Amino acid sequence: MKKLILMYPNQAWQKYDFATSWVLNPSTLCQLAAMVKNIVQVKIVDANFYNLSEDEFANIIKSFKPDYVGISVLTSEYGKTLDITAKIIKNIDKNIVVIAGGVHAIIEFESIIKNFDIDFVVRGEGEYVLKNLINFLNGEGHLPFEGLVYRDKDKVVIQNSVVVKELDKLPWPDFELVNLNDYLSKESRKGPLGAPKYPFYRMTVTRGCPFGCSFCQVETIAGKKIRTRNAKKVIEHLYKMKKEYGIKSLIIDDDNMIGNTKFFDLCHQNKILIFIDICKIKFTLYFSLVIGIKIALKKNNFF
Ligand code: B12
Ligand code: SF4
Repeated sequence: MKKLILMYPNQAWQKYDFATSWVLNPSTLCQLAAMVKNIVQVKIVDANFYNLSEDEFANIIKSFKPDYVGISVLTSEYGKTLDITAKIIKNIDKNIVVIAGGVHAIIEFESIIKNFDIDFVVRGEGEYVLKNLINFLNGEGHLPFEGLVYRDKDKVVIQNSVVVKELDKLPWPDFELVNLNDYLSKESRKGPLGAPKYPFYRMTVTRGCPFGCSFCQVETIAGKKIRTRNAKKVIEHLYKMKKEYGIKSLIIDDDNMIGNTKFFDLCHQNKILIFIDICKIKFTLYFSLVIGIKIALKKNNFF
């Protein structure tokens, strides 16, 4: 079986800065891994969380000998870490296929593809694009028709950006590939956005936002249409996370979860209103929504 590394570069390879450095959630890598683990052997490397040096990362490439490396860069603020990582990989073996993804790739694809150390840029939500691309690289199927930017001889091909229409069809992230317990008790950052209680879990339930605020890139990244996971399945997933990892608080990373009326309609249809239902689980879950609203729930009392 061919081998794939999915990885976060270490932000410190670009700059170490207390004000902007964050622990990233491994869910994105685990989500992508869940999509491709049947067609390729996957290893997740979080150079950011484990503060790997460039040499340590290079040694992982040398010993694991991947055929493909998928690099995820969340924000353009750390865009240079993509180039640094791609150079490390290509210096070891030019034949390793380097695939760039994440918000930085979605926004800056035109400049990224100018770097010859990067073979493919994924333009949009990567679950199906990565799966189809790996299939193609494995010699099965065709190159995806959308969601990719790549060089074809001396020409750059820019396909349309993609989003996943039905989130419920996606598997949950495959946490077997990481030591999730390492993350659940570590602050994402010192300050008000830290978790209210540990161990904590962070997840996205919806993607997209209709409001198109001028300063915000969510429309370009995730689109105006709000897509949602089924509330019942979210609750089932949270039960599982509570049972397996003992989570006590929850950070919801959605672009705009409370602006999503469809989400609440759906909950009604299922006779579940997610907030109330979480209370019924009979443990205390604190929500922290990165959009800036904090809601604390304890049993059936809102406060
Ligand atoms: C939650 C969140 C955070 C969380 C962390 C999330 C995490 N993953 O750990 C925290 C609070 C830490 C955070 C911090 C910051 N954030 Co923020 N954040 C978000 C938010 C709301 C959601 C991100 C998310 O988790 N999405 C869900 C996952 C599944 O999506 P994803 O990681 O993008 O992955 C998908 C695709 O990108 C792609 N993909 C990703 N990686 C790869 C790799 C490969 C190989 C492939 C094929 C595909 C692929 O496929 C994935 C599945 O569909 C976004 C808004 C948005 N819609 O993107 C803003 C956003 C990304 N953040 C933003 C900013 C500015 C920041 C900060 C700089 C804020 C600050 N001033 O400090 C910091 C910097 C963090 C850093 N070091 O890079 C901006 C970035 C703008 C830009 N162009 O760079 C955004 C877009 C917000 C906005 N409104 O404009 N953020
Ligand atoms: S996610 Fe928030 S800031 Fe961005 S468009 Fe929606 S409401 Fe505006």
